[in-house]
Amino acid sequence: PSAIYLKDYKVPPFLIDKTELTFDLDEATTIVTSRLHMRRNPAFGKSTAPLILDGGEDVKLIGVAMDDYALPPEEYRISEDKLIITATADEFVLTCETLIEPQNNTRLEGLYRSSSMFCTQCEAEGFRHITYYLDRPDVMSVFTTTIIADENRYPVMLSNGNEVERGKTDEGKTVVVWHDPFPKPAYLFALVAGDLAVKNDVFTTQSKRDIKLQIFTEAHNLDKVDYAMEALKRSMRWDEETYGREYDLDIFMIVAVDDFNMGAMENKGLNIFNSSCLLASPETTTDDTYLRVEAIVAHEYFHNWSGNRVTCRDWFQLSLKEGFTVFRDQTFSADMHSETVKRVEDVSFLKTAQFAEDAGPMAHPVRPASFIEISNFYTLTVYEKGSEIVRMIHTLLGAEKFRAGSDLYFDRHDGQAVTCDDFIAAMQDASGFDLSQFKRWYSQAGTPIVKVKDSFDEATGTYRLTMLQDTPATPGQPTKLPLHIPVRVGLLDEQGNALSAELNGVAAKDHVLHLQSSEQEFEFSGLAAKPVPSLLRGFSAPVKLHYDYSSKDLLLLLSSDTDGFNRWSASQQLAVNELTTLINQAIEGKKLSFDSQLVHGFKTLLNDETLDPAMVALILALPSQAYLSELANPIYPAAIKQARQHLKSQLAHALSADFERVYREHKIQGEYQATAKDIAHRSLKNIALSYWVETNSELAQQELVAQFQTANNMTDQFAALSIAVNSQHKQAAELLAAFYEQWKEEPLVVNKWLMLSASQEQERALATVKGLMEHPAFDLKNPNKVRSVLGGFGQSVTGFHKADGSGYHFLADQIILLNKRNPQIASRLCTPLTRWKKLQPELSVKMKSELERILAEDLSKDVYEVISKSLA
Ligand code: BAL
Ligand code: ZN
Repeated sequence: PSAIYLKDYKVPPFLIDKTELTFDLDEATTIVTSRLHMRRNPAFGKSTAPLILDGGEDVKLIGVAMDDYALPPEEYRISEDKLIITATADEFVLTCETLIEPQNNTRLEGLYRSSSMFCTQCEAEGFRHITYYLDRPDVMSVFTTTIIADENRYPVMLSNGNEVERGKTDEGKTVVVWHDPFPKPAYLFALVAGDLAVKNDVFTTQSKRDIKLQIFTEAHNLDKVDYAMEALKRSMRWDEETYGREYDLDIFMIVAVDDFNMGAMENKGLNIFNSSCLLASPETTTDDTYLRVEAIVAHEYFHNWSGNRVTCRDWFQLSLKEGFTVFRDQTFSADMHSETVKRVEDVSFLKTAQFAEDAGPMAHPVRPASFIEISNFYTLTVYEKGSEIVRMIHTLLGAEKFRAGSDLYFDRHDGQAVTCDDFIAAMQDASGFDLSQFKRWYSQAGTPIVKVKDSFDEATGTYRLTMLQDTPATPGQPTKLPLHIPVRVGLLDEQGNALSAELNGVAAKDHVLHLQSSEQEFEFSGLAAKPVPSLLRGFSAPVKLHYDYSSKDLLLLLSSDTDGFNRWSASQQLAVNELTTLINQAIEGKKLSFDSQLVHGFKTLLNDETLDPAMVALILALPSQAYLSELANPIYPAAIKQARQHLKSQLAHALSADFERVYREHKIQGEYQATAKDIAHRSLKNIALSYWVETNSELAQQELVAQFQTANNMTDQFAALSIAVNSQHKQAAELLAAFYEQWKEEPLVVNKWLMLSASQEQERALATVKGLMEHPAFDLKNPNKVRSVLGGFGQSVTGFHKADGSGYHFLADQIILLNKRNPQIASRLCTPLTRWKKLQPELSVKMKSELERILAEDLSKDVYEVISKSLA
């Protein structure tokens, strides 16, 4: 397979003004007839270029006609999945009849079956698995879709836009016609047919239009859509208030499906969701999932403007819609709950997973310069780092000018397919702020490292910060240029009071420094003594910042910084410092011993009733195995696990009484509510329980079992179960079995059980995971189940990183198995194997040999790209 390059972009030679599709739906063979109203694109220039339409190996051409003249075989050919028609007029109607087999579609791209329904997934290049088309986002067309099906089996038949006609065929089948007046690329096309139940609601827009809202699910899940419906209405209101964006069609539909490669999809007027990202009920859904449902409902809704009304010119610009929309959903969630808690969660995820991607073989710029398979670029870099870029623009411009920039962007480009440069240009034009250097964030891969040194001149009361920036080399980018990095800074005195200091003639307690050179100095005046700097407040840029903080400084920041994010950040740094010592002891085979300074800091937190319990819970959560692995080079997985365990145990024993008290104090009486307040209490209570149980107190063990048995919500029940499993509680196996028995009829709960079961730290972890894949609850066709079992297994240090390499071998086998069946999922499963270069030498060679074994197979483009780049 070969790569395609951004630099080779050309406008399409043809346009499709109107697309008329007819689906004669049948599980085994569906006939798709398309009538494409096409013309040569004037922007392409005068040309006699042939018409080349994209297709897939799973699309069988029955016939093709131009202006109703059936083309004889010599006038067209099919080559490498493309339909090539040599002679065309300047304007014509192309009719194509194709046959597809939805029930044999295991890749879950195009039209496929999920349980008893038909559904589609067309982003990025799924539409070509339905029919021949110009399957690229800069070809925008007005779609009319006719669905023909047996109404007894498929009473609900949906597509984009508005239902405009309904009737019967001579054979008694039902015909429904949908028309979407907004031109869109094929990736936003959707079709659903099934026996579905619906929840109806109405939203009145700011201009007083009533929008019909509908959420469709299989009947037994209809009781789990209320939360998503409320989240949708909150999103619609928020987008009006925050961005001035009103919904455009008269109807907005969401459908939940069980088999879905992604989380959800923003098809125009007809969002399709992985049921795991939509359904919620107190008994079956944890707090985390409630928040995820709200965020994803919002994300997909926000795409209606940032993605659908204004879309991407080409797939290299994916972050144009995804980075911006993630930023929008992150700020929405922050507004609905707690800004600091949300920021900590997002940054923690970014620093763990996106930083790892940026340091690995698949590192790529937020706007990649090339790809082999676009599905591989729905990455944390494009999404999360892309969002950080938009957030930095917000920081640099300020809220008001940022809003002016977004207004200009939407006004200027409504109905167009544009680029990241167009987004930046709108922001720049509306604000007058020069973003020319800033734009490098889109084209440079890798996580910048910012080193900070300081000095204080007592005679003049001047405090000087010297900052050096450097971005490490990444594949294909050996050298980097300096970036424009906003560094938000505050200063504290030694009692922890916020200091006002003058920078460039402006006195303030909080400054945004513009770091633009490789080395730069910033001078603060008006200070009586050397302050403690609070650097990179709110994580104002996605960089690794190094400053030589003493433990005393970090404890001061933890207890006193006015920036809540940096209080958390200080606690993480303290824990990382201590864990690093312990990890090194473990690597050297020494007995672990360390007097943790965190004991004092944690004690203060556990006794400060003024603090947000959610923040206390986040601070108490030690840096994860994955985050410590990201920081390490080489990675010794077992040593990291041992060090974390040791520190947790030490803290648990030292603060046992505090954990027990906090556990009891934060129990909530009464009905479950997914409010920020209740979620905060549950999170603190459950993390306190996890520490308390570490002490092996009999009472704690009993409390844990009692919580498991009597909880009135999944958050508490699953927390108890996870703690039992992770602490290797003597009843862990019994509780796991009881949990399955209780929930075996609820697939989404069973998926949680599969993941927890697969992640167990135990000598026979591999046998367990093999057993799970044979379990009646497992289904290789269902991406959620595959992710649960194999994703869970990846977290088991003893299982996945077993010294004989059997864990890697097993994962490689599954990748090979899924490679052809579902290339997107197979490719995602490769991620843990891409880290082989950073692993301790004995494990690294074993992992590498599994990559080589995979590469020797006949691979899909998806898997080939990841594996070959990992070995390069
Ligand atoms: N566009 C793919 C799913 C999402 O990011 O919303
Ligand atoms: Zn998105």
